[in-house]
Order: sequence, then structure tokens, then C-alpha cells
Amino acid sequence: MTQDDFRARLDRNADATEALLDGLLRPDPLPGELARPARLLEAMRYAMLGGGKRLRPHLVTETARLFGREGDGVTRACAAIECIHGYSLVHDDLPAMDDDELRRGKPTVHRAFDVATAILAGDGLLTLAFDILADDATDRDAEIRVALTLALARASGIGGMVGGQMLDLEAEGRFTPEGRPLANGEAETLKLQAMKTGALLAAAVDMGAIIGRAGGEQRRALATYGRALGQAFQIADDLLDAEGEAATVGKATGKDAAKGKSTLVSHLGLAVARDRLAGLVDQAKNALSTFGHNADTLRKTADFVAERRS
Ligand code: GRG
Repeated sequence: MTQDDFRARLDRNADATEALLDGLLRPDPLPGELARPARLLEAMRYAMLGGGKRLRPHLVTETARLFGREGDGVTRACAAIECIHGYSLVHDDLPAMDDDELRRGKPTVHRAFDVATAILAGDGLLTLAFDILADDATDRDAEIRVALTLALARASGIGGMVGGQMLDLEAEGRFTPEGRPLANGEAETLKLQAMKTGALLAAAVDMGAIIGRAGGEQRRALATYGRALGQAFQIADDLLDAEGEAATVGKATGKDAAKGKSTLVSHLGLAVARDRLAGLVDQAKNALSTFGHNADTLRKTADFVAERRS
């Protein structure tokens, strides 16, 4: 698979998710809804449309494709996980969290609207994710819908992304009287990162495996891929924060060092962190051996994650 083929696949998957989200975020209320307040809908659309790499949808799609599954049901699962991702970014940018002005190269939701609307937009997206999965348009088999819901909930909640965010705030020293950052060791840093960002990326792969009705061995192989990819993503993110230019990355950089935060770059140094990243990419690719060339897009995705500049 050439680099152009890969980019075309990434773009096509992103476009499919964008179109589906656009259709889901319309003013007409669904059965059971009373009305959709215009300002809230506008903020949710602002958060979700016209930006982002759509990496998690791409992972769902390409994993499901390994098993010959594609179409609207798969794209709905993509939209669901992207709603969780989008909500996490909106809430992460809030003044009480990271207090960021810029996301995906444009003003953050609370800057473009206001803090209360941004909180509600995040809440609306979180809820919408599970609305999408519960609908039988996602999969006619209720057992598959329940499995998707559980995988996404476990990755997003207290034992996953939200829990990881809490550990992150604690690591910044937010809740100690002196406000000094915790000197987290490497294992603690890895756990925090696995929860905060790794879990959702791994869930994207797992959701594709669930849709594909993957067998035990295949699901375990994909879980190994998802975990390695999640770690690689985070090291790449740490490297971008340490070395990237805000204008390219689309958000402020240099924030980890400014906060005295423990990252894999602060533990290992730049050169070793880069080696670790290369090792994780290999590990992710090797986990896919059972799928042969069918998994070439997922292999290229591991390279993409490591090489990304934004
Ligand atoms: C506030 C509930 C809550 C959770 C926040 C995921 C997260 C937890 C915060 C995001 C902050 C952040 C910048 C984390 C680093 C990794 C990350 C998720 C980067 C953004 O993901 P990309 O690169 O973004 O996939 P795009 O814009 O391409 O969608």
C-alpha cells in the first residue's frame, strides 16, 4: 500500500464519519426528544465538524474491514467513539481543566461560545455517543450493540479516559496545598497515559473487532495492536509537545515541561523516547501477523501515528 493509498483511505474514512455526524447533529428532534436548543446544537457542531484526523473512526473502520464488515452501521460506531473523543477535548480545554484557547487551529468551544455552553456541548456529545450505539441502525444484533456500548463505556469512564484525566490533574499537583507536580515514576506515567488516551484508541480497535465478530485469538491479537498503538500515540504526543510548533500542531506546545509534568520524554529523554516509539510501532505491526496483507492499512496506521505532526 502506497502512502497516497493510505492517505486516500484515511480521508475517505474521515469523510464518511463527518457526513454521518453532520446528519446526526440536525435541528429536528428524534423520537423521545422534545427540542434541540439551537445554541447547544451549534456548539456541538462546532466541536465535531470540519476538523480532526478522525483516527479513532479510521481504526474502527479498518478493523471491521478485516472481517468484511463495512457500511452505515460501522460508520455509526465511528461517530459514537468520535463523539466521546470530541467531548473529551471540549471538556479538557475548559478553564477548570487545561484552559486552552486553541484546538484544531481554531478557538476552543468555550472561547467561541461560553463555558456553560461548552460544558453542555460536551455532555450532549457524551450522551449522543451511547444513543448512537443503542439504536438498531448500528447493528441489528442487540448483543453486538451491548458489547460495543460496554467496550466504549469501560474505555471512557472512571477506569479509562475520565480516570486518566483525574490522575493527570493529580500529577500536576492540583490537589495539594503547595501545588507541586507529583514526581511520578515511569510505571505511573504509563498507567496514566494508558487510561487517559490509550484506552480510547484501543477501544476503537476493539469495537471494529466486535463488529467483525472476531474470534478470541484474533481479538487478543488486535488488543495487543491497540495497546501498542495507544502507547505509540502518547509518546508521539509527548514528542510533539516537547518539539512541535504550535502553528503546525494546532494547539499550544511546551506545556508539559512548563507544568513540570512527568512524561515519557521527561523520563527517557528525546532519543530514547524516539527509540521506544519505533519499538512500539514494530510491536503493533507484528501483532497483526495473523491477518497477513489484509492488515496493511492498520500497519500503515501505526506509522502514521508515530510520524504525525499534528
Ligand atoms: C476532560 C473527560 C476529559 C478527558 C480528557 C483525552 C483527554 C482526556 C484529553 C485530551 C487532551 C490531550 C491533548 C491529550 C493528548 C492526546 C490527545 C487525545 C490528543 C488529541 O487527539 P487527536 O490527535 O486529535 O486524535 P484530533 O484533533 O486529530 O481529533
